[in-house]
Amino acid sequence: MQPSDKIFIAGHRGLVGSALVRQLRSLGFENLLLRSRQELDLEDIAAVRAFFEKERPRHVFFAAAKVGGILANSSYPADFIHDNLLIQLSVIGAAQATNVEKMLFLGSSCIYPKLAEQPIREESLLTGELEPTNEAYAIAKIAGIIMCRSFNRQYGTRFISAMPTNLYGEGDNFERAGSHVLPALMRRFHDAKLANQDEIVVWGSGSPRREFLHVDDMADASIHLMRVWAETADDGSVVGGQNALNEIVNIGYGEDVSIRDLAELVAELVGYRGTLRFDTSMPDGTPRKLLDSTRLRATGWRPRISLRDGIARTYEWFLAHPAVARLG
Ligand code: GFB
Repeated sequence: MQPSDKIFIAGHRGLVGSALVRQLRSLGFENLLLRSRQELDLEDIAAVRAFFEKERPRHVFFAAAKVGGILANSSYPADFIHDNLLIQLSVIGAAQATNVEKMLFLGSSCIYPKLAEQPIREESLLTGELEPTNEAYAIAKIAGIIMCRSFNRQYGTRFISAMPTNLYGEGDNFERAGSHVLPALMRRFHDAKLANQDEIVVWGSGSPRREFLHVDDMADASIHLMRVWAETADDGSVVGGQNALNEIVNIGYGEDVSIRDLAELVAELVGYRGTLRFDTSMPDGTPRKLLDSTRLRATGWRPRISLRDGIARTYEWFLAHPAVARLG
């Protein structure tokens, strides 16, 4: 990947896509191809094909997806499977048809079985039942992984799939209902602090454990993977001792926390001193989701942003962007 290469970042306004743009620009990549949803509907297979034929990107970071937290996933499963399958059909098909040199497809740790052995190794894919709250989203992402693998086998493309753990950071979705736990709690604690509320509700039992990676670390790992991969032989050879073209690569932080501990940390950093009440009528989801990132670590990559620093940075960003605090 050279600084002058034309690189398409699908989903550049999302959490991961915007971090990728920031980081690629800071590394001197100037030829970034970006399209808003209004300019290019990624669910429109013909429009996406025409765009790839005209622009001919050399590399693609595939960070576009319909995403959401546990409630959004369990309330709108049809949208999650439908929209993600369409986006994937469009982009993966067009990338193959126009000879994109390398593409990084981003999946999600929820592709692994609900009760996968912890920490979760890449080999756990398709070895057990999925977590019901996000089954539809997970099946769409699994289809994306298998599409990339199948295109590599049949057409000789070079599409690699990376599985990030739960991500957070600047540019996250802070909506009340549809968001992930970390931005949801940050917003709720912030509002409660301003309103002098003495009790705050946290969904579920507080006992599920999650691993959180700051999105700048995620962008760094994604660019690292594209580069490591670019340095390897044409047969797709070695990423962490595996054939990158037929395998997936976990991107994790390496430690997890309980939702209770996360809530206490967010409350401390936001400056909320009230009581936490756990609402067990809300779903817990998977009991634990800690990725084994040995494969990625073997390539020399390490995360740099601790959970405490990452939350503090995210809260600074939240305070500097008052519009996100008014979302529904
Ligand atoms: O972040 P979250 O929605 O993601 O929820 P998942 C994580 C845990 O936090 C669950 C609890 O046990 C929730 O019950 N939680 C506590 C809350 N309070 C809240 C809150 O106010 N909002 C939210 N959202 N959760 C999603 C998947 O699952 O993770 C997606 O549905 C995707 O498919 C994404 O994989 C990364 O880890 O449970």
